[in-house]
Amino acid sequence: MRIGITCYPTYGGSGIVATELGMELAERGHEIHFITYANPIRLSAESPRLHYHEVEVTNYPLFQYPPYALALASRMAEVAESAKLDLLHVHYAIPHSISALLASQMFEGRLPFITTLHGTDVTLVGNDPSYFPITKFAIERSPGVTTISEYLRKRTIDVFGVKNAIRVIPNFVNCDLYQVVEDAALRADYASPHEKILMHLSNLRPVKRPLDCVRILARLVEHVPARLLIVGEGPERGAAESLARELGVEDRVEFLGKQLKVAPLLALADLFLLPSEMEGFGLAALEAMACGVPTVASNVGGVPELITHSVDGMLCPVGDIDTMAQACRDLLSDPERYKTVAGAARQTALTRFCASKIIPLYEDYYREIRATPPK
Ligand code: GMT
Repeated sequence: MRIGITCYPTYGGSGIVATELGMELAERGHEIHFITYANPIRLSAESPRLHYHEVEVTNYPLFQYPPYALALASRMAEVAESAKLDLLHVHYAIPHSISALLASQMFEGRLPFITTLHGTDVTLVGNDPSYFPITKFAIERSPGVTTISEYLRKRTIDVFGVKNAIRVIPNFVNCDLYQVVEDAALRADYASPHEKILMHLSNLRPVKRPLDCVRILARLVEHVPARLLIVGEGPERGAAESLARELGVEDRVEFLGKQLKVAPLLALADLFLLPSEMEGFGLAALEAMACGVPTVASNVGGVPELITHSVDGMLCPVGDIDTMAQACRDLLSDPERYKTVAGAARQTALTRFCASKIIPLYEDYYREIRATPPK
């Protein structure tokens, strides 16, 4: 198939899923056309079947706000025509779905599109009164809609009252790339052999509660020598740095900033922390699990569809630092139990969420949507 993919190309789970999906589909013989405002960060264009079309937003003195959604719709239509696209697959509802709807209408509906909802496009942005009506409209008019968890499917129906048949296709991970690896030399760059490594990876937005990671570390180090590595950039970084100083753990917290290759870093960790307020799924936790790293997470959103408490990770109430720190301590001070949970984490990734299992679900859905006549 010839598929156009649109996503936010910068740091963020939805863009990562879209990019990895495009690369996996290209591996399987599909022609993939990314239509985005910048090159997706994880895109390694090694396949001749991967193409990138930049969306340029022309500015004009009249425009106080350059009309990105229109430029995107126009570029989608152009690429659909020149590359003979079979369908568009957009990730994150606002504004991608609306642009795809416009592009599709330029072909009188003969260019179907699928919207994948990832989380905050439903729980935060879509819920905001200024975007609610247009998000609802976009979902209702999408020929195909997927969510990344059953939780998000139900939440979408509850929030928007839509009647669409929504397909759940969970996040996935490349289990060959995300592996259990012991790299003592790389580990030595970050911690002494007797210290445990806690890791957090996100775009450090408030919804991720990265400050809780610092608080958990501060509690844990009263009992277990440990360090916290924070990967990613975002608005909460400054506050997390201040908090580390306030709690006297600044020497034990390291901010690594944006990193292109996260698999080798994740594999260094003893535990991954995901104390989020909300998660559509929790992709970063899945990536850690594939590396054999158990996650201590908030019991929210789609996370319980990934982590089974006390089996392949730990689920705790949001903001309950004591319980989270205790969960870390329990796992780290019992090597036998740690080994069992870490092994189960890798098994969960392998048996339920490997790209080889999930990508065919998208391919089947593409075929179904292509075979459905336009309304
Ligand atoms: O939260 C992020 O880091 C970014 C956000 C996005 O929309 O880009 O991620 C969402 O999509 C990921 C991939 O599908 C999910 O695994 C995350 O759970 C989800 N984040 C939230 O719902 C907060």
